[in-house]
Amino acid sequence: MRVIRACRELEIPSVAVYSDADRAALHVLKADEAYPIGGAAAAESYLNVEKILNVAKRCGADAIHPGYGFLSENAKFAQACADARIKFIGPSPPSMEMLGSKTRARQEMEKAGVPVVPGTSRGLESVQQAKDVAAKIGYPVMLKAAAGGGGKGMRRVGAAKELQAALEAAQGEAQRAFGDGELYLEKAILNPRHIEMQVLADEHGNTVYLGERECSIQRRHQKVLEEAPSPLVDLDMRRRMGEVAVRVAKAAGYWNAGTIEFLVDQEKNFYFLEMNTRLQVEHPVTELITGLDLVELQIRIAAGERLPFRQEDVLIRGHAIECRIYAEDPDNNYFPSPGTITMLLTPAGPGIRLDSGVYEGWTVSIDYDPLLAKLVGYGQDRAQAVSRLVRALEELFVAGIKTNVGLFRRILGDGDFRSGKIDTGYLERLLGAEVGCEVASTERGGGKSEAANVAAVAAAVFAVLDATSKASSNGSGPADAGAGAGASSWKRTARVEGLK
Ligand code: MV4
Repeated sequence: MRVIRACRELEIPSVAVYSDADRAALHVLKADEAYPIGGAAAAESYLNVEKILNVAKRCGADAIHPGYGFLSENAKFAQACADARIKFIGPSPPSMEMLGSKTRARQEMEKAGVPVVPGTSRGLESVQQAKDVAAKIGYPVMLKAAAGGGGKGMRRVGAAKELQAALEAAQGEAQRAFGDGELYLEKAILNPRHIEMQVLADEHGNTVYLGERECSIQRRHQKVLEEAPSPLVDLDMRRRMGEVAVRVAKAAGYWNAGTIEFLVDQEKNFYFLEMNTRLQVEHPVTELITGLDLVELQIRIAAGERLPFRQEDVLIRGHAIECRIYAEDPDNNYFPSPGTITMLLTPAGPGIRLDSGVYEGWTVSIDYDPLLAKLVGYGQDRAQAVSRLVRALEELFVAGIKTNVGLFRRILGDGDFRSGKIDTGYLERLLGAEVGCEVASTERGGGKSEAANVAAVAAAVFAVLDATSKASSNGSGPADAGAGAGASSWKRTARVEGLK
């Protein structure tokens, strides 16, 4: 939808592709043309390079915008587009490849004088080598997958005696997830902030930075709320981070839109973490504070145009905060909560932007990420952005499915949030030690114990069987009281199937 909107303004016809699950999706309804590309499973459709390129050839497309999921950071896809003489709206395949390997990116950035977290920039070769490095930089350390990113396959190691087991487990995990077991090691930054810098570069060597986004409010490596500018960053820090970000982009021979992720420690030192070679979900907050249309600029850059402004022309004005509205059940550990949206009332008014992918009557499926919409508040300062968002959240009404909107009311009303005291541990602290938090941390390699996982699985089995026995004994009346009450017999049956 975001790309279609930019195309409309540029008077460029848009062509959508869609899977079986997305026949009636909003982007299919709104694009000028739409073509089916296969089954609901992403591997059969949105990740199928051949099918997508066949559609592009058939409709005579000049360019492909890869969005921000699926193939958007896939260098092989970008190369396949080039081979088919179709412009990939993004950086070159060699840039994507360099930045896709986190060890290679670290090597290149060290060479370019970019501050990186102390650690190794080549794949670990033995347990002994890892122990030597870790002893030198000091525990705790992070083990990371070279082919990973976004926290996948990452592990924190507190002491030398844990290193061998963690290494073996992480390597197996990386091998299975990415087909590449290469690992590297970094000193663990305690209670870091995640702050990222937006850059834009044309294909003629001009690169600018567009300010930072504060993205520390995350859960299970999924961003929940982002804002720009960061309450932590002052003019001087912004300029220093921006100049480093431009250096990163230049060292990678980068063009089009990209984001440099930094970890920021408690002393406000910032370290290059990785570069995302795509437009990001949270780009609207940068658009609002700069007044720029990033997708329009991406398309213009891909068409060979020069950046229409210089660094000194980029002005940051006001404050923007984005809430990611997900179809999630807050009473079930924020697990995806698919279903049909039976009623939808959307907010509008001063300083409110709603980038939505849904409509009343749409059925949210379990096939993809359950992001429904991004509600963005803009104000002349942070306090006004917050007030407008609070007001807009009151206007928003979604029926038929569960959503996480209540969470934003909590965050926006929280004292620590209001005073800008946020780091990557903020959300878990706010939500408290709820049942299931342990499951999440073991799942991403926290290494606690299997017990929490086993307990969660047992609880899920119990809940479904309990609801089923009630359903078969007295039908599915609304008076059902046990776990799973209120679910239709179809849903219960599907859940039983799912557990088999
Ligand atoms: C780290 C770290 C601490 N020290 N690296 C997680 C996502 C991935 N992009 C990098 N991540 C981290 N890397 C070192 N050396 C802590 C995290 C981290 C984190 C980072 C950003 C946002 C949320 C996070 C939650 C947990 C851990």
